[in-house]
Amino acid sequence: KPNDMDPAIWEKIKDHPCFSEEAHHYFARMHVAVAPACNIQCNYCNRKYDCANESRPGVVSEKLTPDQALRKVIAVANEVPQLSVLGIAGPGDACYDWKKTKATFERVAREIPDIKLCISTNGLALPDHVAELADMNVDHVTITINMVDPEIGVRIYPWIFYDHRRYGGIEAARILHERQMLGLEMLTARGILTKINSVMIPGVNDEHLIDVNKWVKERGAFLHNVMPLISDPAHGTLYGLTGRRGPNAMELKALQDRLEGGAKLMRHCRQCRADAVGLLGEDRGQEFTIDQIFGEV
Ligand code: CLF
Ligand code: SF4
Repeated sequence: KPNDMDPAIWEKIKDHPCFSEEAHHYFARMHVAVAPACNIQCNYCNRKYDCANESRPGVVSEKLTPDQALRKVIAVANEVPQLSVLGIAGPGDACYDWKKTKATFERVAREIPDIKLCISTNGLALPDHVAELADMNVDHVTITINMVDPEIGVRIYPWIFYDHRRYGGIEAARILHERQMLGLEMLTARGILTKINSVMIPGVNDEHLIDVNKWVKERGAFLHNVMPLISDPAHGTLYGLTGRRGPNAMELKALQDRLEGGAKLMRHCRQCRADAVGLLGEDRGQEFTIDQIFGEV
């Protein structure tokens, strides 16, 4: 345990491969892709693929019902002794597609009470579900925050769907920003560890992520994970089609180095699929498809 760390926090992160850099050598996570619906549009996303907020664009995960997800988690838990975390990271937004996320967590917690539950969201619907997340003992939440200035937000988000209607322009970016900050503050108030993912989009929010880092640190974020925009014209995203490119490894590292000293950085993210299984970077998802699992029983 690092000397300056609160023992209660260490208890929460010591076997979480994303929240603890040390843990990722020894502990595995799995994702179940139960949440395909999404309530916003990001310019780096094409809905045909997984949510690019916590994922590598251009991959398509196997969508599951909560019951199928439970079967899959049990099958993986029996085969992968390092499994410590079940995450829901799309393929859309886990807080917006809430009924399926909640049903999955409840079923799994009943069968495997010691597994840690983890969720990733764009934050828009998050404040509506913080109380239930706390009730379900979800200790780890990730919010993707790419801006704290709606003027920058309009260049990332063309629209959101909120409170039964669609918003665009600066209004959409302002609402999303306010909901993200509120969600983070609510999680911090309940002692839920929150990681912030930011997609680094050169020429749009790269310099601005220094402000994002300050804002989220002030509101209690535990970690900040800056991920490179992956922009391939073949993925059909707006950025890809308009020729906006992602940062190279040196540009990413230079920004991360400038952020040192602010909110603590995560540097070992592997931009997992929404159905990833295993240690980070060692994706065993293909061994545990529904065909494989139902073929065995
Ligand atoms: Fe999954 Fe995300 Fe939980 Fe980890 S992934 S929901 S916090 S259990 Fe981890 Fe994968 Fe990076 Fe995500 S390496 S994409 S940070
Ligand atoms: Fe795509 Fe995720 Fe953005 Fe929704 S939140 S538009 S699924 S990247």
